[in-house]
Amino acid sequence: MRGRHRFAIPFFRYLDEEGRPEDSLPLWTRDHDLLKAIYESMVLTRTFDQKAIALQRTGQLGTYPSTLGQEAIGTCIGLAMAAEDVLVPYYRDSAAQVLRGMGWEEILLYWGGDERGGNANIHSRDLPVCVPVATQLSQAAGVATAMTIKGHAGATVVTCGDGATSKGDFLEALNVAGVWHLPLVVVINNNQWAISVPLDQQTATASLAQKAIAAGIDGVQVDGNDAIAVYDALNNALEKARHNAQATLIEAVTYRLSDHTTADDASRYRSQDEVRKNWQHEPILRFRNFLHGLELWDVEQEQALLQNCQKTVDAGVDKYLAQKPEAPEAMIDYLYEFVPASLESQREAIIAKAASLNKNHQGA
Ligand SMILES: Cc1ncc(C[n+]2csc(CCOP(=O)(O)OP(=O)(O)O)c2C)c(N)n1
Ligand SMILES: [Mg+2]
Repeated sequence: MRGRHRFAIPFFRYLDEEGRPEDSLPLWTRDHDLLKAIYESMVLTRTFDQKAIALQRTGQLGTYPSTLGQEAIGTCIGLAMAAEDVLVPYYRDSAAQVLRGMGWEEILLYWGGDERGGNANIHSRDLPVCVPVATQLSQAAGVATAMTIKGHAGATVVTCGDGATSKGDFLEALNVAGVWHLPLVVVINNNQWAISVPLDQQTATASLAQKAIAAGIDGVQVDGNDAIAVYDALNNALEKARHNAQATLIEAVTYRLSDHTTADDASRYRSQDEVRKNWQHEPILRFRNFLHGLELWDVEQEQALLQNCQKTVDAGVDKYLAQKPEAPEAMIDYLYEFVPASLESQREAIIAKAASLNKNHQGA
C-alpha cells in the first residue's frame, strides 16, 4: 500500500579523522591483504595524478581532471566490483578503470586526445569515460536492463558528480532503476563543487542520497574519504543488485582538493582556507594511520610502495609517449562502425589537410 511514510538516509563512517575505528568494523576488514590493496591503489592513483598534471603543464597531455582527495571512491569501486559487472565511468574514475584492467598509458592516451584511450572494449564490457554530464546514467540504466533481459549475473556500476544530480538523466535513470528492479549501483562523487558551482547553489536538499527515496530505491550516504565506509557501501549495494535485483544510490561525501581540471583556476571562486581545512580530511593519510594502528604498515613498506608507484606510473608514461600519434580521421572512424554519408566529405577534408600539413612539415 502506498500510504504515509517517513524516510531516513543512513550515514556511514567507520574511521575518524585520525584513522581510528569509531565503530566495530565490517567483517571483511579482517582481510588484511584487501586493506593493503585499498591503500596501495589510493597511493598509486595520487602518484599518477601528480604526473598527469605535470604532463599537461609541459604540453604533453590535454585537459586533465584531477582525482586529488577523491581516491577512495575509484579505488573502492574497482576493488569491490567483480569481473562480470559493468562499469560506466565518468571522468574521475581512473583508479577503478585501472583496477579493472586498463593500463595507465591508456588513461593518458584518452586525455591526450587519442581515441585508443577510449577503446575499453579490448578489456571488458565496461564503457569508456563519459564527459557529457549525466548522460552515462541513462546509458547505465540501459546496460542494467540489457543484462537483466539477457540473464547476465552481474551488476552495473555508474558514477557521476554532485552537479550531475541536477540533470534529468540522473532522475530518469533512478526512476527506471526502481520501477524495473535494475541491478544498478549509482555512485555520486559529491566533491562539493561542479566547476565553480558550490553544492548549496546546486540543490536545496539536505543530502543527495535522498534523491533515491523519490525513485523507490535505497539511498545511503557515506564519508567518501573513509575507504572502509565506501568499500562497505559498494559491497552491500553490489550484493543487493546481483542477488535481489535492487538498485542503490550511494552518495560519497568528499572534497575536490584540486582545480576542476587543468583548464580551471579554482582560486578565483573558493578560498584557500576552505581547501586547507579539507586537506585535514583527505583519505590517504587517514587510511595509513589506520593501517599503522593495526600494525600492518611501517616506514619501509611506505618507501617501497612510493618507489613502486613511481615505477608503475613512469612505465605507463613511457608507453604513452612512445605511441605514434593516430591519423586525425580516427576521431570519426572510432565513433562509427560505418562512416555516415554526411561525414564522408569532412573525413576526406581532414585527411587532405593532414597530408598537406605533413608535406609542409617535411619540406621545412
Ligand atoms: C551536458 C554537459 N554540460 C556541461 C558540461 C561542462 N561541464 C563539465 S564538468 C561540469 C561540472 C560537473 O560537476 P560535477 O557533476 O559535480 O562533477 P565533478 O567534475 O565535480 O566531479 C560541467 C558543467 C558538460 N561536460 N556536459
Ligand atoms: Mg562535483
